[in-house]
Amino acid sequence: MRSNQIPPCASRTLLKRRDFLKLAGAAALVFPRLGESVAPAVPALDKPAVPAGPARPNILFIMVDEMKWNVMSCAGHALVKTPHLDRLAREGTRFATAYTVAPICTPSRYSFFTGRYAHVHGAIDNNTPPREPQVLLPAILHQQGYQTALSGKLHFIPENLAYHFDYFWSFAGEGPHRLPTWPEDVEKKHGAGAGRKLTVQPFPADPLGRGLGRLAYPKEDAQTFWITDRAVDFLGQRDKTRPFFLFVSYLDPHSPSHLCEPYWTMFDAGKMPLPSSFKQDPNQPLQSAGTHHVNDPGIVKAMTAAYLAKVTMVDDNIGRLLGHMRDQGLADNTLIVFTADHGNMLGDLNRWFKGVMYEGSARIPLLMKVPAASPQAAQFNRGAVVNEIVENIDVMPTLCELAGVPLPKQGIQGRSLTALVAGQEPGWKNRAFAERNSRMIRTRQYKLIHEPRGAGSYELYDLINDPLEMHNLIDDPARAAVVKDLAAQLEAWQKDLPPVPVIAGVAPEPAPGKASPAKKELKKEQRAKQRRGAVPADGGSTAPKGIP
Ligand SMILES: [Ca+2]
Repeated sequence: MRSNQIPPCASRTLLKRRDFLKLAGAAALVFPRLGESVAPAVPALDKPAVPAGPARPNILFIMVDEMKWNVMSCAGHALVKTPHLDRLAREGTRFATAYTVAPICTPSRYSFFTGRYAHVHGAIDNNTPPREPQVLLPAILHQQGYQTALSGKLHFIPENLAYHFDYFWSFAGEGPHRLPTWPEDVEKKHGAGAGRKLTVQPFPADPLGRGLGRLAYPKEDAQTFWITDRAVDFLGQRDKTRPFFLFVSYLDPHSPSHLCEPYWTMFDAGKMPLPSSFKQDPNQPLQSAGTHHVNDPGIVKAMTAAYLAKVTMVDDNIGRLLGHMRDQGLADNTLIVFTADHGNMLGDLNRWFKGVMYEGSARIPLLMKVPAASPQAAQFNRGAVVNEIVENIDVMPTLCELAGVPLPKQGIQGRSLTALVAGQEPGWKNRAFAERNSRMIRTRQYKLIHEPRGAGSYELYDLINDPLEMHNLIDDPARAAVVKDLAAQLEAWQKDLPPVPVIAGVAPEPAPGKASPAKKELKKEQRAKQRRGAVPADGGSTAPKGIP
């Protein structure tokens, strides 16, 4: 019964009455405990509460993982070629100064889907669930009549719920496990452990370089191709009487930097330039002590070559997907978003990966195109570049507005981008906040970073005159007033804790407490996967240990 043609998840969702939770302020929609068998459904999740109106646009939301904001030719990158993303930018809008409010997987993804900051929804790290149930974008759209599908990575906690996706094709082991996963499919074809088995591994002794290598199987069996194929499967199987919300969520270009041919040899590591802010320290060992700092120019170059090839592979697959949609006549009546959950430092300031407040980590690519018949098409679909600062929490209210779905004023912290794109938002916030261990506020000119741990410290950068963040101005007396003002804004932002929005008919998703049976089940599940070497606790990236 495991084929890509089986009925969608929701129609097979069976729940026990005793497992139902009463959720205050919302319709009593409920969920089974993890690992329990389930009985006949009370609420049929695939039956929309509200019939779809003809005006609802299809939505294709493409997310990549760990993609630096400017690694696209349309953003001026000198080496990588991304013709399909460039076309989307040319036919839509590119937001050139977009930030994630939390530069790490789970917090960022909850912020994308709730329109709320990470300290507000509470999923502040990869293994931390929201502190209370949250209203999520797929649930809102589902209630409005959308058929919902996910191919790829979600990284919500707990990981084996459907989160109102009718179809859930998992890149690893997430989801309700009713459809095949990529590890199962690749192992069926190429044997146990094939997914990550390397034939070449240039830096096996370095914790950072260990994630670099060549895969043995054909590119068509690579995870990114598989995710695209399942998205195409959905488009072929969907209920054509309803609009769809299709979330295509690639792990690439996230680590590990494992590549099939022709991508493995696509970029010459020897010809990769080093970032201007990378300085090899002769007083430090060449080999990395961990995975977030890098001192070896050879590893930076080799990892950069692999990264650019991964971005190329993602672009190739976006081309496959959008080409299919054009063939099916869907390209012009679908709202398309492309973005990333966060960036990657790629050697800037001798750092790799994300989690920090610097540009490489916190700034993200963001492209958007609306259906040709949309009233907003004249503004969105003219190849404009929006330079005002926007945040990833703005995407959810934008999609809801474009889909004609009203949102309550209370609880949604993002703002719709439609008036900004139309040039009718003179009072636009034009600033971004972000947080993980440290916090930042980015304004048109400045970025203030606050590290609250230990004795506490601040950094200040002038991004107009120092876009590479190489000169910390925190001790400049001439900027004291700027620092005081930005620090006060950071503090006020942290204290603002609006409640979960209440939307009639939309149930917040469950969030198990630390000692709940669901949490215990989740931990058991993760330990079992780690023992098998299939999926690490970070949600299935198989990244080297220590990478968040
Ligand atoms: Ca991520």
